[in-house]
Amino acid sequence: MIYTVLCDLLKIRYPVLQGGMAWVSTAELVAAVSEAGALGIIGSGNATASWVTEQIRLTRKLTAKPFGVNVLLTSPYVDEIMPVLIAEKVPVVTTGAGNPGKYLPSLQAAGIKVIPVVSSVALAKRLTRYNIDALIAEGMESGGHIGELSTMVLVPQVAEAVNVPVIAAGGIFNGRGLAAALMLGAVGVQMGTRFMCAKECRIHQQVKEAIIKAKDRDTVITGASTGHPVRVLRNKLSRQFEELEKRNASKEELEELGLGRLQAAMTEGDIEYGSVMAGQVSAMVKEVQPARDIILDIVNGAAAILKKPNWQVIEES
Ligand code: TUI
Repeated sequence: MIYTVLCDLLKIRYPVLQGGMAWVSTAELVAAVSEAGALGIIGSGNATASWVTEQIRLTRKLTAKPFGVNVLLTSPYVDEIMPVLIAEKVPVVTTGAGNPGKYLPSLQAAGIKVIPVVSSVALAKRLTRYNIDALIAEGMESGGHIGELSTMVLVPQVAEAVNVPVIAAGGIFNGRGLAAALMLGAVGVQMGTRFMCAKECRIHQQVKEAIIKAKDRDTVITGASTGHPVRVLRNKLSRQFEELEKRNASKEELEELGLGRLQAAMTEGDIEYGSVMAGQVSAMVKEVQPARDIILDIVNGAAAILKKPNWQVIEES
């Protein structure tokens, strides 16, 4: 197995986080991941504070291990969700789609570890002004809302720019990905797409099947013209986006097309007109597996590679 400072920081056995995915990572998946020794993270997306409270309490019924909540800073409910996280003393909070600076003092005063997601070196540097516990550097191989840099170039730059532990995300699927992330300067990984195909993940079966079927070029980036690029599995909806973008449709028109489409995919299984947010590693997902098997595959796979490398170190005189 693989052990890093992230294990001590988050009180977890393995340096693996399950990305907090809106409409995807709910209590059962989160608890299964945490029970198996990684960190499960509830995806709060645009959900209400009462939904988040319910999910935290459900998770706690299923596991006594640490878990996290992801907060989308663009959610209309952020200011109601933060007090819930503090009252419930959630062990870990990850944030997406913004700068969490103003929420940090109150979260940390409650003993909560705060780990922002960044997709640029600039934001990573800006966040060094605050006393954050770690950073997740998310490359554009990821599903959903993404930045412009790939994991390969983002992670080493962030690792050199900050003096807190860095977690790599985007394009990580197995032990090779974890081992590579460690070489890039990260102390752990966050994975989303592979956990969508965990047995305990409650998304619609058709979405799991679509991910399993996907080949290497079956994800596309939509909405780049609005300044909010989103990676999804190619389908009828993504083609409608492409058409609109080709004729320079307005941001409003594009946003309207996307409304409610993530929920339609994940809960109703609308894989043609839904927004099937998933990363490039979709091509590597071959089966539905228990969360525990996924986690052991990653950490044991990385250990095997690092113990029996395909290189030699030769001293040069
Ligand atoms: O958040 C994500 N990915 C997501 S969220 C999501 S669900 C959703 N979709 C539509 C509407 C509402 C919810 C699907 N995928 N990733 C984390 C992430 N955060 N990636 C990039 C960033 C980011 C971007 C800009 C973080 C900070 C940031 O800061 C801007 C600034 O400079 O303040």
